[in-house]
Amino acid sequence: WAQDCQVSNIQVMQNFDRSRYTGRWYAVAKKDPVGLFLLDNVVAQFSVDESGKMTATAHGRVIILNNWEMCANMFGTFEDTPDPAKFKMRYWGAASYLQSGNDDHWVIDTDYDNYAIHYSCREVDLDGTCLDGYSFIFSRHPTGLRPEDQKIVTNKKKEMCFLGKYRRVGHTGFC
Ligand code: ODT
Repeated sequence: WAQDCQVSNIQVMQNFDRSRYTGRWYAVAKKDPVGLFLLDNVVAQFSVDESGKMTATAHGRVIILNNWEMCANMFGTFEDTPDPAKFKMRYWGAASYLQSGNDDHWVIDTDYDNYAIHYSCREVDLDGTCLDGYSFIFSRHPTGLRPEDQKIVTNKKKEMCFLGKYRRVGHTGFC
């Protein structure tokens, strides 16, 4: 059931607490979507505004127009859904030539203090599995995940049917 790869069966974080989620998260691994955008040096910063709405900024190294390398500054607003761990993320860049869109944004699991697992399926196939999706593994620590969190993350990668599809996201100081 947990690994039948049906997008609608993927378990998300229970009782997600957006205020404990605020602050800085370093991407340590990423499963890319079709037409990947953020390459590495990806850092996200989540906030909750006065009205309780979640917002975020993110930066990361990107290559635009095939060979122009830059640090993209991105913004996102999150629309609530009936599930507290499932959001719709509207996002755009500081410059008009950066990517923009409206993606699902699910928090699969987090302990708030060390790791967080994000999932987004952009296109669900006719059989209910994900045809085009992406996922970030985040850490509070720029040095990566703690050994004790790695097993949890591996299990969740399986549940998302993304095991083996991640690449490491480096932090070289580019951004
Ligand atoms: O990099 C890709 O290939 C696709 C992802 C593009 C979305 C980037 C938009 C970031 C907007 C600011 C929000 C930050 C929150 C980040 C958390 C998870 C990843 C979207």
